[in-house]
Amino acid sequence: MTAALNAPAGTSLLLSGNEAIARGAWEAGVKVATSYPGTPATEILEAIGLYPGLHAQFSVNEKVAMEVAIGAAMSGVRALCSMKHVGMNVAADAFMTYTLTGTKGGLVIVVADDVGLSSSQNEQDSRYWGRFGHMPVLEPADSQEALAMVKEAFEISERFLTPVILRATTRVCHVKAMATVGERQAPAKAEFVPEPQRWVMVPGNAKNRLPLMAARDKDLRAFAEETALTVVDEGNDRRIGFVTSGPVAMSLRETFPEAPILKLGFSHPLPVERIKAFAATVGALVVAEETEPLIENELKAAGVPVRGKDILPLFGELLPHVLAAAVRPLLGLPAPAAPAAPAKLFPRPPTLCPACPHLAVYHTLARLRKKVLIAGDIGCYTLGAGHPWGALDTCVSMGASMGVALGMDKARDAEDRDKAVLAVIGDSTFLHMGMQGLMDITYTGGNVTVLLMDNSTTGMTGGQNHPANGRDLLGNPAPKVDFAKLVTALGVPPERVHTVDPYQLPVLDRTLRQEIATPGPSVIITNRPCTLIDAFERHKPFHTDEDACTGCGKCIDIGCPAISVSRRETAVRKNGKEVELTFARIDTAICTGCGMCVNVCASEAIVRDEPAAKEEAR
Ligand SMILES: Cc1ncc(C[n+]2csc(CCOP(=O)(O)OP(=O)(O)O)c2C)c(N)n1
Repeated sequence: MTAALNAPAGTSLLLSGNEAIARGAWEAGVKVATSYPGTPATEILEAIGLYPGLHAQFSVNEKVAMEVAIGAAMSGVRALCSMKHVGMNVAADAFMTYTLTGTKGGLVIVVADDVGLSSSQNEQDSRYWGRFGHMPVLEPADSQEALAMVKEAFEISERFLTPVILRATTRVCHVKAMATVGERQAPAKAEFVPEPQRWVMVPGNAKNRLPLMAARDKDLRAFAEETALTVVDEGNDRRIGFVTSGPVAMSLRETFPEAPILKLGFSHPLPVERIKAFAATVGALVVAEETEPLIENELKAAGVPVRGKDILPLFGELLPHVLAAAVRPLLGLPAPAAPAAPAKLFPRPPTLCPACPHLAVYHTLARLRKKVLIAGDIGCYTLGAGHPWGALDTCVSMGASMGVALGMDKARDAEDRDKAVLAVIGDSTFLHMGMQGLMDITYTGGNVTVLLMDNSTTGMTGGQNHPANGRDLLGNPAPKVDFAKLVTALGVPPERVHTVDPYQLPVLDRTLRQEIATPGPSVIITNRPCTLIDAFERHKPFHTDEDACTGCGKCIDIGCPAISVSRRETAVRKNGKEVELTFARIDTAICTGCGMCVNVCASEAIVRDEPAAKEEAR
C-alpha cells in the first residue's frame, strides 16, 4: 500500500522515490505501466498497480515489459516501463529500435541503478543508454523531484517524439522524503493509426528515420540549454564549482555549503554552453557523478578543463565523506579523518529461511558435490554458493545457468565427462530467460540435468506473482503455466521430467542420482512453496530429544537457520577412534515443522513439540 494512493492533490507526505514515481506516473495520465521485478525498482510497479484507471503488469522479463509499453505508446497513450539497471540489457533490443521509430504516446523508461551494489550482480551506469539510444536522460535527486520529473518526462517524450529515460539510484528509490502530490491528468484514448513507414522498422523504413533522429538530437541539445530541470544553486565561495546530477547534489551541498553547484536535472544531452558559462564564474570545475565519467569526458571533449575521476572514485556512492576526502585537498584543506570503522559485529552471512525448499536441494547437492558441476542462477537460491553447502560453481545473469551448463558440457570431450553437469534455476528466472536456454540444451542434445526450483513466487525480490503460480499482480486468480508440460514441449523426454517434493530428501536424492547417471537432458521440478507466501503451510515445530540425539550433526548440515549447534563433544568409539560429536538444538520459535530434518535423523531424536502430533511428521 502506498501512502500516496488516496492523497488529494496538494497533500504533502513522506514518500519513497519509488512511490513518488508511481504517483507521478498516475498524475501524468499513464494508461499502461509494465516492469519485471528487480531491486531497487520493484516497488514502482507494485505501487502503480494500486491506482485506478490504468493497466499495470509485471511481465515475464524486461524485454516483454518494454514491448508491451511500446505497443501502448504506439497506440497513442502514455506508457511507463520500469526496471533495475540490468533489466536494460534485456530490454535493449526493443528500445534501441523504438528510439529510431520515435514514439507517439509518451514513453518513459524508469531505470534504477544500484549504485553501491547493495543487491545486484554488477554496477552499471544506465546514463550510457541515453547516449547509445539517442534518448534524453532525467535524473531526480529526491522524491519530490522524482514525482515532478516523471510528469516532465512525459511532456518531453511527446514534444520530441522520443522515449525518455528517468534514471534513479537506490538512494532516490528507497529513501523517504516529503513530496506534494497533484491531480491526475485524463489519459489519452488509445487509437492505433497504421503508419507502416514508421511502425514497421525494416531497413528501407529505418534508414529514413536516421536523419529524423539526428534532427531530434539537435533539438534536444537546444532544449537542454534552456530547461528549468537544470539549475544553478549559487554559493559564495567560488574557488570550486561543481557539476553534478541526482542525489550527489545533496551530498555536495552538505559537504561544501558555500560552493556553487550546477545540478543537471536533464543530464543528457549535456548543456555544454550553460556549463561553459558556469565554469567561467568559478576557479575550478569539478564533475561529481555516479558512477562513470560521462559528463566529465564530454566536457573534456568540448575543451572545458575539469577535475573528476582523477580524484573521485569510479564506483560506489559519492557520499559526503567521499567527496570531502577527494575535494578538500584542492582547497588546500586537509582531507578529513576516515570515518570510524563500523563496530565489529558477529558475522552474519545472508542465508535461506527456515524450511526454505531450496535447503533441500542444496543439502542434496552438497552430498553429490564431488560428482557434479553446478551452473547457478540468480535468485534466493544463489545463496547455495555459501556455507554450509558450497553448491554453486557459477552465477552470471538471469537464466544463464542453462547456457553456461550447456557450454560446460559441450566444451568437454567424451572421455573427460567424469562429472555430471547440473543447472539450478528458480521458477521466475526460468520464465524470464531460462526456458530459451533449456531449448538449446534439448536441441543440441546437451547432457544437463536441470533442477527447476518452483517455489510459486519470485522470492528474491519480495514475492511477486508470475505466470506459473496462478495469480496476477494484485493476487487475483490467473492462468497458470504447467512446468512439466512446458519443459516437455521444449523437448525434454517425458520420462526424464520429474516433479519431486523437496522435503522428501531421500526421493530427491534418488531422483537426482538416477538422472545424472543417464546421458541427455532431464529436468527435476521441486514443488514446495516459499515459506513467506500464503500457500506455505505451517505445522507444529519440532524439538530435539537430548537423550536420543547421538550428535551425528546431519540435521545441522541441512543449513536450516532453525537448527544450531548446542554443544560439541569428543567421544571415543569402541575401536578406540576419537570422533567429534555435534549436538543440535531446534529454535521452536522459527521452526515451521516442515520435517526436512526428520528425514536425516537416524536416531529419531527430532520430535514434534507435542508427542501426540508425531504422526504428522513427514
Ligand atoms: C535482468 C534482471 N532482472 C531482474 C533481476 C532481479 N532479480 C534477481 S533474482 C530474481 C528472481 C528470482 O526469482 P526466482 O527465480 O523465482 O527465485 P527465488 O528467489 O524465488 O528463489 C530477480 C527478479 C536481475 N538480477 N536481473
